[in-house]
Amino acid sequence: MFDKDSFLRRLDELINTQDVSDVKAVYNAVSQAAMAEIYRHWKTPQRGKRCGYFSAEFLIGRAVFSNLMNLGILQETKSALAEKGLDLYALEEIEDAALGNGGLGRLAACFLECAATHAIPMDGYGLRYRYGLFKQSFENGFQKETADDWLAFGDPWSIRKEAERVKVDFADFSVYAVPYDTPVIGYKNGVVNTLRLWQSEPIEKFNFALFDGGQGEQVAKEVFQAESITAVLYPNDNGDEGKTLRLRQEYFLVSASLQSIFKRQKNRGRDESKLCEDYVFQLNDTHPVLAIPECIRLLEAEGYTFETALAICKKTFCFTNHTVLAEALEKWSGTRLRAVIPQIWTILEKIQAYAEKEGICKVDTYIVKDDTAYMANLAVYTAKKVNGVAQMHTEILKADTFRAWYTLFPEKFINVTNGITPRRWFLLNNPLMAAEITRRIGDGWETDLPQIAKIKPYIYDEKFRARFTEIKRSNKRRLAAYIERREGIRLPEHFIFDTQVKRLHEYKRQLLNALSVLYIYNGLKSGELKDFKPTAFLFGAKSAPGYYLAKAVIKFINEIARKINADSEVAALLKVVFVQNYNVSYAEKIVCASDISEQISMAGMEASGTGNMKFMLNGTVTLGTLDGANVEICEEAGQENNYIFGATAREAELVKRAYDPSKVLEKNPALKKAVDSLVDGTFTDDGTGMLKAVHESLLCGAEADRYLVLYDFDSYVKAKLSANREYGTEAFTTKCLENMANAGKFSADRSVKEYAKLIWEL
Ligand code: 26W
Repeated sequence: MFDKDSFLRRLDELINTQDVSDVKAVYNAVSQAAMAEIYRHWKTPQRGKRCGYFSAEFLIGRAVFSNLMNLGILQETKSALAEKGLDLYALEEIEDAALGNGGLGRLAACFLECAATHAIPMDGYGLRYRYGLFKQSFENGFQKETADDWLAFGDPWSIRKEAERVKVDFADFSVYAVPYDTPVIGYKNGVVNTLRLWQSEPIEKFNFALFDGGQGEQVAKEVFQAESITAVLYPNDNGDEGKTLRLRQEYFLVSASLQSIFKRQKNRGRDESKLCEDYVFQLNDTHPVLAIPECIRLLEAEGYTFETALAICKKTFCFTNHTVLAEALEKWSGTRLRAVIPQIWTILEKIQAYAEKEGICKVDTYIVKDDTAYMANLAVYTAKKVNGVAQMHTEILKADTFRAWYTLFPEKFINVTNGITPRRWFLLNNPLMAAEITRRIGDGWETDLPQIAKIKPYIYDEKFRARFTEIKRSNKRRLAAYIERREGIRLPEHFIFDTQVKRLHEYKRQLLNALSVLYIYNGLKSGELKDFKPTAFLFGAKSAPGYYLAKAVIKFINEIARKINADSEVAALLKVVFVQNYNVSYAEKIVCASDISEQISMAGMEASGTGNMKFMLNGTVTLGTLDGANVEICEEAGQENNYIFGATAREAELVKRAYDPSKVLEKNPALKKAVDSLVDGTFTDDGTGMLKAVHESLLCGAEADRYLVLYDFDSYVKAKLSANREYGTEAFTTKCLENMANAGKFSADRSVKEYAKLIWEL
């Protein structure tokens, strides 16, 4: 096990010899001392099957607190630093590692932690982007993006493995892939798995001799070209851009990962036909699906026939789908593939021909058709198992997205409902509540979350309830202080904190929330809305930089916030805050301080959601639609303990067949007033036309109000106001506690174990 004394001795030494007036130096001392100990446990075992989790995104967040907690030295480190007059929490200045966009990337990070915690042999393979997801600020209410220089504080948790670099070939040039290995530390169990992130580098280090030869410009170009591959994370969530650099990233990731795995096999004396006995590769959405033809290419290079190589792949790859949005299902044009990775294009054509020979030739099952490669089809065709991420999502995959495949291969399809790690999302972010629970039911629940149900007998215990309310209050105080510092807005702690934090997307319907806030504001002004309890509406969301309507919604909400926060008439009742640069670390503060969790996507659109689970576990009620994992949250905690509204997925589909959103406005003047404010001069968008574009998206054209914002408005407001009415009552507190006590299913410990058993067969 971890040698605490040795760690503390080394920490002491480092602190005494460094200039610790600088946070970075403290950070280095803590992480170096920890890494020295981690090293002892960190060896890749030579035996047994492992899962390689291939993902273009790992949204790790801040590693230091979570690592110290999992090593069991969080308190000791805090005290050791305090003795030197240093504050461990000064390390909150350290940037998140935001090597992911949202749900999919954060899920990958949670899975790594959970696998290590349960000694499941799973390693992550990803990309070491020089710049992660952009930093967001608001200028006059508009989103502004700046580079996320996450390495400014160094990367003390990773180790560069120079000797294990591999070469990746493109048609026009080659690059080195250099691995950086980061330890993934299990919770107090001594297990260390590996997250291997690849960095692209030029083959020819800057060669000054070439300058003399007049080739300086060419060399500079090549260095730039090589380094550009892992320069930046694509900031799109649920939207495919189909760009060459992105294609290079995807191929770079899988080629480097597979080459290093093949080398390891050779070193162990295992031949490649044993691949499926030693490995299973989980493809996290379509982004790493080029691993399939790349694996075939590498096997062919070892002398296997195409047919044998494909057969090996069919036993080794599994695929997770994370979205049903058509625009997110990746495809690549043959022209682009031939220009960048012609070897792979040839193999894709061979796979298509082979599938046709097997009789797979329905319209919706083409892997290559009309000079286009369909990555999801390739994945489903090859994968041993295909899984959705919540029950409802998997049903939609079978009935709709992959319908044709499901008739061909029903046995491939399986559901694994997502989860979250309760260590980061409860123990770490809500330590007071975690301590209170341990005081009542003992420990063990931290790694076996269903045990949290043992708290049920205390739900009606007055002291326990009082403690819950008190802790929530103190979490609110902490968040309010942070928001005041960062956003300059003061939130009174007796307000209801009603929160919607997630990526900005039309289907997630932040616009619906915004319109309801306006509706409430208008109601308070006119006096028609009575007995409204003071509420702070919190928003946090990044928009993809090129997603015009999403950016317009950010501007709209910021305009609403400005107006409401400046109106002294409603100051005692209403506040609106759109926090800047919402990220993992911000989420840790927000989730445990919220009373109401807004999960309001149009039913049938959100594959699962995982934010919903984080709020639930922290004792928050869901105001939501029957979408994604919300359905299972209601199954577990009781629909009567949440505020559910809106069209179901089935209804939504029916409604959309003959839907006229303007009819909804005719019948609802108060909603019309809120919608009109987009264009009647109530707000300005500085002449950009953005607000008008939002208005048009609701009312104009064949696709008007695609996501049924107006259709669901009425039932949404009713649910929202009933939550507001009940807040502060005993009934409301009971609902919060029922959610917390029934969150057991949503631990990613359960998810990862299901993968290990049903999919990976470890
Ligand atoms: C090619 C561009 C692109 C980038 C990211 C397409 C698609 C994505 C992801 C699939 C988007 C994503 O993060 N999906 C989310 O995955 C979560 C984890 O399973 C789910 O909880 C969310 O519902 C889903 O939107």
